[in-house]
Amino acid sequence: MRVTALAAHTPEAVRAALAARGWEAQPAWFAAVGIQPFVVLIEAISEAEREALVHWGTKSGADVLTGDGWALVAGTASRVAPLARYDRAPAELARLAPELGKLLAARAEPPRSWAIRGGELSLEKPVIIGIVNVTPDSFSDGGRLPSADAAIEHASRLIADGCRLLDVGGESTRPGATPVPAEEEIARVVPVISGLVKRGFGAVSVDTRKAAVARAALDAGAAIVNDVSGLHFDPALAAVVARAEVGLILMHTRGTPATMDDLAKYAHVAPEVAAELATTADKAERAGIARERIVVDPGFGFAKTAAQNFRLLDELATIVALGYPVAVGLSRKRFLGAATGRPVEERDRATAVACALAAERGARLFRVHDVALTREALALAGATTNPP
Ligand code: PMM
Repeated sequence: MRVTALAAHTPEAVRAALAARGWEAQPAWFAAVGIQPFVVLIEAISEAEREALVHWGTKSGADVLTGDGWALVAGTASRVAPLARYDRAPAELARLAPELGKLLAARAEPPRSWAIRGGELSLEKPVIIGIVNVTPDSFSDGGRLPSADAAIEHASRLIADGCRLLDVGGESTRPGATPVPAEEEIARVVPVISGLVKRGFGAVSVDTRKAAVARAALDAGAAIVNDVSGLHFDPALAAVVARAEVGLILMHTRGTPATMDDLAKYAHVAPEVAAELATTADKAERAGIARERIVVDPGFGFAKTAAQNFRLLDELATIVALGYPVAVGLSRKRFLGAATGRPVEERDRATAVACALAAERGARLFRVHDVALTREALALAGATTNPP
């Protein structure tokens, strides 16, 4: 007899074991996916629901850990899946079926494209978003691009390095940054966006929290709005995005750049960020923004301590499980310095590594300053599952 413990963090090892023993490709893949571990945390449940879950767990062989008003159900995806079916789940658990069904569907069919203005951006390969900050005081690169021409020149290098999207921002969002009036922000970003669009540099997004700035940027040809406030700052922004039928990045934060550091209080960061993002995405959809136009971003460095940022990076799959494409903004962030001891201008290598870790956990879009380095790291991370 020979016994081998297989790698289990992706279905690949199981699929390969079955394929090596003569299984056809498709059944081997489905079987491998079916026995992937699946753990769900179910909160705000009644005592009757909790008892029904414990009883179901004993019968079905899934692990159920419970406490007051919550349960954690763990098993393989195929063992837990019947709970998402009205005809198979106990009657007391009917409320659970649609929620669980959504999670299982998102897992089986992750989004393959993102609807932006006038078309789609494929997510089959990672999308690198190049940062073009036209701010005198941005967190890591403030004041480097003093004119629209310098910004356009910089963007052309980012495109040559392999980014598929350019994110133009005119207001710094670092902790304690001075707010910029809308007219000033428009004067900074619009000439750059029009210049980029005129040169045919591909899709451009505007990094803004303000409806007036978004409107001006969209008029200048931007295809996406990247809102670091997650629709919390300007109540008029959602309608602007809905009407223009463009893409939207909803980032998680709490409060404003002035107050966010004091709001970094979580009992368990990833599920709380996921729940807050889900509420924000619902709000966007209710405002008329189509689901396929929405990308979510956990907001690294926004209302999170260094330890919370690392936890969130490790548990990024909890955000991916919401079913929206996930963007990450890790570039040169302070928490990377906490691990490496590097100052902000020497954090591009750490950024590239962090992006590779995020890619492995399911992120599809990567907002960075150093496109070339990140592209290399992502190529390597991708080759692990899809060898060239
Ligand atoms: N971070 C910054 C600005 N905009 N947008 C998204 N979607 N995600 C981020 O993490 C994010 C962002 C702050 O970083 P910078 O000052 O280096 O641009």
